[in-house]
Amino acid sequence: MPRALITGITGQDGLYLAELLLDKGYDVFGLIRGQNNPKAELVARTVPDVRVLAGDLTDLSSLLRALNTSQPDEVYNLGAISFVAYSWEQASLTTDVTAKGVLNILEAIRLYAGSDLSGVRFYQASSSEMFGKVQHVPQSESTLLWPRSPYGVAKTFGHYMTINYRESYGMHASSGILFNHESPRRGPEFVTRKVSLGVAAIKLGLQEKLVMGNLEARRDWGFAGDYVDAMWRMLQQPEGGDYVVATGVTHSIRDLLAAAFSAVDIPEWEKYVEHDDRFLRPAEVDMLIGDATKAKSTLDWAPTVTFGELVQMMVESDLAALTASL
Ligand code: NDP
Ligand code: GDR
Repeated sequence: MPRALITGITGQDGLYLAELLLDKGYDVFGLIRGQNNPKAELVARTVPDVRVLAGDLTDLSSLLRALNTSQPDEVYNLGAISFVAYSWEQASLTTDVTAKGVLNILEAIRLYAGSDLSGVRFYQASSSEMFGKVQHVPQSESTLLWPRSPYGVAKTFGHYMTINYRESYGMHASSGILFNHESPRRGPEFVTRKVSLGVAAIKLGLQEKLVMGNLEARRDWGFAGDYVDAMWRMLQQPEGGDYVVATGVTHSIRDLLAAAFSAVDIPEWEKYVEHDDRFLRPAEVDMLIGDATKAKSTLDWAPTVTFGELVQMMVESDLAALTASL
């Protein structure tokens, strides 16, 4: 039975990836931080077969302990401070976790594996946010990185450190440059979930307005369930590598609002949306659209959920949950 260790098990992707690996017959371990993490219960309920280990990406010895206990064939580093807007508020902490945390886990694997580094395959959760002020359209593995947020800079460090461990030590280390991916499990601070929750609440008469930031930004949005499958496929390749994972279709926040309101039969969405500068960022990533040709040809990977289906899925899920709670 193959064994996997996932950091970020309490997050959106951690839960989907754990489900996928359990289905494939893996023994799955998840790293969880804090002495009384409020999301531990969610993990126990959603993926009860995952064995939870205490640890933090900023604490190297806790990572070594987790590796010694789990003895993994594959390590998926999904843990991060992942909210871009928040990364300006706590840039130093974001750097400690999202950047230096990658070095910590790579180094912990090197110390743990000793001379047999080939026995542990590593996945790093890199991000389209690294493209920032985009230098080419669409963005591929060879597009110059130009990060525009402390989060983007931190992810860029982790991306190059992963490549560096591959090149320096021959580690089977892969960097998945994933574009935005969403689901009913998405945190409510991110724009898709904020909109799906808000639209469901407006439809039920529980909320009057949605207060938003920049409606012109464009993102390449896919479904998280599809994207964790790409992570797994990367670690099944004979060599580590870098892969863009994206749908190749871009939409604005305006399109997102129109689709979400139309999913509950409210065509005139502008009436319900207000602007607040508080949701603007010091520097914006205006437009992302990915070229996943390499993932398609090498990993035989393709997205299965369209933007319209994704928005519908999220709005319906929030509508059902809110209705049940009334
Ligand atoms: P989430 O924000 O949902 O999850 C982040 C996870 O990181 C949580 O489990 C969180 O734990 C954990 N974490 C935070 N701080 C630490 C720490 N100090 N030590 C260990 N773990 C920590 O993110 P997603 O699931 O959406 O994303 C997974 C990864 O993929 C992240 O690295 C993200 O940056 C990256 N990514 C995501 C994309 C997306 O569109 N979703 C696109 C590209 C990259 P806790 O619950 O305790 O806070
Ligand atoms: P992003 O996702 O920054 O792309 O990072 P987010 O959903 O937060 O923002 C997307 C775009 O929407 C605009 N926006 C708003 N965003 C939020 N959160 N709230 C608002 O009210 C709002 N109004 C407009 C933003 O300005 C932005 O342009 C996500 C995270 O999952 C990262 O961890 C990941 O690496 C990248 O996707 C790829």
